[in-house]
Amino acid sequence: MKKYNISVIKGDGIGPEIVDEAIKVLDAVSGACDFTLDYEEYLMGGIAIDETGVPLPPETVPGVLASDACLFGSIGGEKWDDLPRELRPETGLLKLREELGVYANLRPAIVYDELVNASTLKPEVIQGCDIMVVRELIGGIYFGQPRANDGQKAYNTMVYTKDEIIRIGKQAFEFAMKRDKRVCSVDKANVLEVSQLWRDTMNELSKDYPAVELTHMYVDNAAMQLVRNPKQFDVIVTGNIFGDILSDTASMVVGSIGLLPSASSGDKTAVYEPIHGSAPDIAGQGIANPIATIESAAMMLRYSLGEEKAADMITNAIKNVLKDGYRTKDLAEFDAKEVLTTTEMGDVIANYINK
Ligand code: NAD
Ligand code: IPM
Ligand code: K
Ligand code: MN
Repeated sequence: MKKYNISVIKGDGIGPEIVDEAIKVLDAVSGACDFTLDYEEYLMGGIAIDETGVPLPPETVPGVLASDACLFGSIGGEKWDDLPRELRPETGLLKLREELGVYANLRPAIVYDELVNASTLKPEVIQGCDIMVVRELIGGIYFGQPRANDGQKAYNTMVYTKDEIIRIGKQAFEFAMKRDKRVCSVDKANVLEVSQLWRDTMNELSKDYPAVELTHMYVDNAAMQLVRNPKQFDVIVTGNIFGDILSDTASMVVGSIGLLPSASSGDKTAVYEPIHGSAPDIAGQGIANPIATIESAAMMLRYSLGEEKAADMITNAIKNVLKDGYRTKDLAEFDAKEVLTTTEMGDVIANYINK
């Protein structure tokens, strides 16, 4: 029987609650298929600060690199917000992504038919929506130098090299080839030099993909268009900060931020995590929606382990659970037959795997 080693980073806030449910579902699906999963836990984020003094302990990156893939929850919380920047949980996450070289962050926003009444947007606006946000993850203003804050003046630098743009652009075009063959590149080229290079490079790259239609959109318009008519998008490719913001917007097209999974991949490894954070406002209450994390685990099966059938089994179980009206609190207002806790939702999805 095939055996995979999964590195697990649970993190802070709701992180442990949602990762535990993803593991529950992974175990249900591996039991029904022909492979086993071994899990090894590593620390990162606020919990790592509390236990070791630093947000990214030295054993975490080698541990992830030695594994077949990494499943991650979320980090951060008020407790650590006043620490110097280099000691914050978020800095641990950014360092993890950078050291692992996971430059391509895929954030699919797919409207389930079963939840078409769950969005705050009108059903006819969102039904059938299927967007893939391809976000550059280890460059841009998050990592640019120089950066500083002396209390009177503060600055960051938004920088991209042509090679970095080509690398993420290729990912977007390759995805589009397997989808509706449309890429919308989002930038701020009317104002920023870095966006002009981004746009010129995407235009150049598009010559290698004649079957794919490339369009460009300014980020302010894109934020508006995502809410006005999300179905106009197929693949969106954009830089680090714009992708961060637009994917949270896209989550409300789908219905809840607790539904959006992600895959962050590079040449060496991949990390799978929900797009949302540690949700300190609901941590410990057992009401977090674990579906984004469970769907991230399905992406892990699909992209890193090649276990397509197992991945489909998870996605189908989620759809059926939603069709039968099971909801966590974030989606309780709409169409809910039964409102479940986080662990109950994990249990129901795991049970539906074997149905
Ligand atoms: P957040 O995504 O944690 O929460 C935003 C809102 O969405 C909150 O009201 C929260 O309750 C709700 N929410 C999020 N996930 C949910 C789920 N699964 N089910 C139901 N509701 C959910 O963003 P925030 O409040 O801006 O940030 C909180 C902390 O998380 C901060 O420290 C931030 O830096 C961190 N953060 C971490 C990551 C990550 O680990 N990748 C991502 C985003 C934010
Ligand atoms: C995310 C988060 C992170 C980001 C933060 C916590 C560093 O918002 O994963 O979307 O901005 O990338
Ligand atoms: K997360
Ligand atoms: Mn974010």
